[in-house]
Amino acid sequence: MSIPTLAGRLRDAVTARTAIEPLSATVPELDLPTAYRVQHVLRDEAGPLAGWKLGLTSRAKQRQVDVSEPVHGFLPAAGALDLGEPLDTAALIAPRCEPEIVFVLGHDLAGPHVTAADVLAATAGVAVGIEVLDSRYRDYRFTMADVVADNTSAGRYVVGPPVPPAGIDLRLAGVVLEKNGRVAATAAGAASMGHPAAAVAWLVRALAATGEELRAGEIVLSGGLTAAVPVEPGDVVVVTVDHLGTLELACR
Ligand code: 0L1
Ligand code: MG
Repeated sequence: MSIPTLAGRLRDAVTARTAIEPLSATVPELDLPTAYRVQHVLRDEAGPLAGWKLGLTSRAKQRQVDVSEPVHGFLPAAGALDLGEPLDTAALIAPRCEPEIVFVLGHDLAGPHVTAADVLAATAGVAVGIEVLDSRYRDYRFTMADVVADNTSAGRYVVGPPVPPAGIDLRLAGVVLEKNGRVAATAAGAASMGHPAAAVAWLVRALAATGEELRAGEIVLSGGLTAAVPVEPGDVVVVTVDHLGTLELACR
């Protein structure tokens, strides 16, 4: 099956707001390079990009979907929710929310040897974020290649006001995810590959393999820090990250 055909299946699922079987169910030989090419087709159609996202950088996330390696995707500008803007769950298939530490790049960053220290030096600000995942696959059942092709389940995202990273130890930043007034999960920044900046460095090195890079002004979601919680109309999700602040997302 051709790459545009595989991308078309995922695009149709978004349009119809209907989950599909994993691509690997009909294409068992689907491998990672092919999956990233499918994702690239979707990226070319997505309009202006706001930046990038990492997925499956924490054990909690890896356990939730039974995939044990990090992956990366893109963030269409159209996927951004404004502060205070409610999430329209009817526009999505099966939304789940997770806490993120978000990087705002102050400088371009590229190359196969980039480190977490390089990332911090290139970062203009860090912010609390909520990512709204929306797998196009039924019940979030997929292989690593499937989830890569599906742009790592990217749906919507909201980002708080950035603060300068100097003086904040992001490893130790406490993270609290609340749903409807109850604590659903807790973590620290170190949950994402030991340091959220290390996760972003992994992304830069991965992009270098295909000659791509991060650009000043882009944002990066550095990976869900806890398992994601399903949401439906009426739910309110609150994410707090120590030093970065609190974000609230109401679902309708
Ligand atoms: O939960 C999932 O759908 C796996 C892919 C994305 C995970 C993430 O953004 O951390
Ligand atoms: Mg995420």
